[in-house]
Amino acid sequence: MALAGDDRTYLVGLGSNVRHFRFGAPAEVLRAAVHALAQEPGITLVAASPIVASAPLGPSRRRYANAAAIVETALEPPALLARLQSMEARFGRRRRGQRWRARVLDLDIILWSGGPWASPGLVIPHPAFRHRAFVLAPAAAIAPTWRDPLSGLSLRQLRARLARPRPPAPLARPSARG
Ligand code: A4P
Ligand code: MG
Repeated sequence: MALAGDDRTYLVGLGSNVRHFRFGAPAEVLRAAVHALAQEPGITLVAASPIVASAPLGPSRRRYANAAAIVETALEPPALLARLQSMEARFGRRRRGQRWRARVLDLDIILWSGGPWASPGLVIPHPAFRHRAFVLAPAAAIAPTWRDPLSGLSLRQLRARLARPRPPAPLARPSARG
């Protein structure tokens, strides 16, 4: 695909754990959201991952559907975040202060082609993504070699690191007996 010189590539994380009155179950909400992303003016959808089901992290008890998408756009990170938040609102998400509450649609910027970014209300890479299988599994399915600019590890490596069981804790004291 031919790209304009000022295009940026973004990895977007998608999550839902509430039914939508029209689209239905969370997985259907994400399918509709990927479709809507592809229709957004000035945004090109490059890839969309399979949708995974995941147990909730945090206070909400409802199970999530999660996915990842790669998009190209000339938008700077704050402008893309504003567009993603207006999409969330169009899908019926209401922000009532409480963090991590159940939501129809959550769109996070996980990585972008410009390396680390920090501005008021926006940090890239997303600060928690390295510890979340529900982000890394779909992301590694579409961008296995994309490297986290902070750790230097690829999404495939980050995902494998998460899946690997932890080594047993060392013994507190070596045995006195031979
Ligand atoms: N913000 C800062 N950096 C970013 C970024 N890279 N991308 C700010 C998106 N937003 C970013 O987010 C709160 C504020 O974070 C935004 O106003 C933005 O300025 P929010 O979407 O309004 O609220 P939130 O999603 O409740 O908070 P947060 O901290 O983004 O939570 P997460 O990390 O999105 O986690 N369990 C499962 N299984 N699957 C999930 O998808 N998601 C969450 C929410 C909890 N548990 C989950 C899942
Ligand atoms: Mg969020």
